[in-house]
Amino acid sequence: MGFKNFINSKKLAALTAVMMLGGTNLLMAQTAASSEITDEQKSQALTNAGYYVLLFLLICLVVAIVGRILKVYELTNNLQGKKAGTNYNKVMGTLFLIFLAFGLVGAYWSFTVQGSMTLPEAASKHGVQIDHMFTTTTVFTMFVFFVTQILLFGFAFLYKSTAKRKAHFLPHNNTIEKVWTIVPAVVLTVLVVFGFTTWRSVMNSAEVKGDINIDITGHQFAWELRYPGKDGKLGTKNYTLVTGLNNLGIDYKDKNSFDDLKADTLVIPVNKSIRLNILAQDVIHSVYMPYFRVQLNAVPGLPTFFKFVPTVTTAQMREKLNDQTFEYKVYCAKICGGGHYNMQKIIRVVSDAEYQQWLTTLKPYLSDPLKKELKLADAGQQNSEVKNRLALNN
Ligand SMILES: [Cu+2]
Repeated sequence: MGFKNFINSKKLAALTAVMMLGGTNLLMAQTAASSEITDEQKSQALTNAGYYVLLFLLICLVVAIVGRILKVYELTNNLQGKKAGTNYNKVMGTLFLIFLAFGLVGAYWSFTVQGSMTLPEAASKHGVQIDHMFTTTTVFTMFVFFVTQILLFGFAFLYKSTAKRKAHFLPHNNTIEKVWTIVPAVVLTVLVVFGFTTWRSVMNSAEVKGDINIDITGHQFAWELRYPGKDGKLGTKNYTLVTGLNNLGIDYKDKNSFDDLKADTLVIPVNKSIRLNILAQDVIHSVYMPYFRVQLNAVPGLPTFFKFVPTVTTAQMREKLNDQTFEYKVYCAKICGGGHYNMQKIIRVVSDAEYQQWLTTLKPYLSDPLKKELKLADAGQQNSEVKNRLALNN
């Protein structure tokens, strides 16, 4: 056998495929078993891998035997001068039609069943824009999907090869080349520009006066909230100042820090611009507020922010959903560790008056034990040097 024939050999290709499949199975079995310790489990995993390799070989054998039987049947028919029994073009054409029908029913099922699992009604200003963009893109792409699938499978059935029909060889056609280049290019440009302008209007959000600044800090496994005090400003933070009591590492050399407030619930006034400063202390987390169409990673060492305007209060949404127990929530959308599922906090959207009232109930972040730790027990000592507690704790 020449080298070229050797490379092209179907048997060799089949053998390589089997070896690769077997190898992958073994590797997967070993990876899965690596966390297990006992030899019994390891041998069990190997037995499972061997079982799947054998099953694969068996299926290959059955397919090959069926193929041979059909071939023998055809040859016998030919020898007896009978016309070819099965018209495989007809079989394939019909299979294409069946596949199209199943595909369309499947697509319909997916729209009706999974469609009801999509995000709920947007409760923020920019959320409506994002939903609009999503709907437009879906309509465009679904139209193309249905038309192309029906044409592809329908044509394969309608124009299957027959004894009378001869295939037309079309080496080149400028008109159709132009159509299938220009039409998708124009449609995609419209979609991309639409997406780009929407994205810019959402993310082009410099800080302006009147924004309500709130810090949300993620750590394994909770969100910490910090509101500014009467001055409306949040004090600076420094990770080297993190201690058990000062778990956000707030820098009390900054006077803005003194009236900062601690909160357990993210209460926000309706129709006001909220600026969420997003931070992380250990691994990457992700602020996820589906009703407000907000999702942004919280990356250690890389403070980011997201601005949004809530438009539907919790009470209004309860009415809409006819569910008096409904609460908006902020989740973590990154699998950040074993307790990841714990990272949720209630968001309550209220009227401005209710918000102001709620602010008065908040306790300052600078608790009495923290004052003691920072040696700030006496109000007159506010300017005293704050030592690096982290260094002292080591
Ligand atoms: Cu997380």
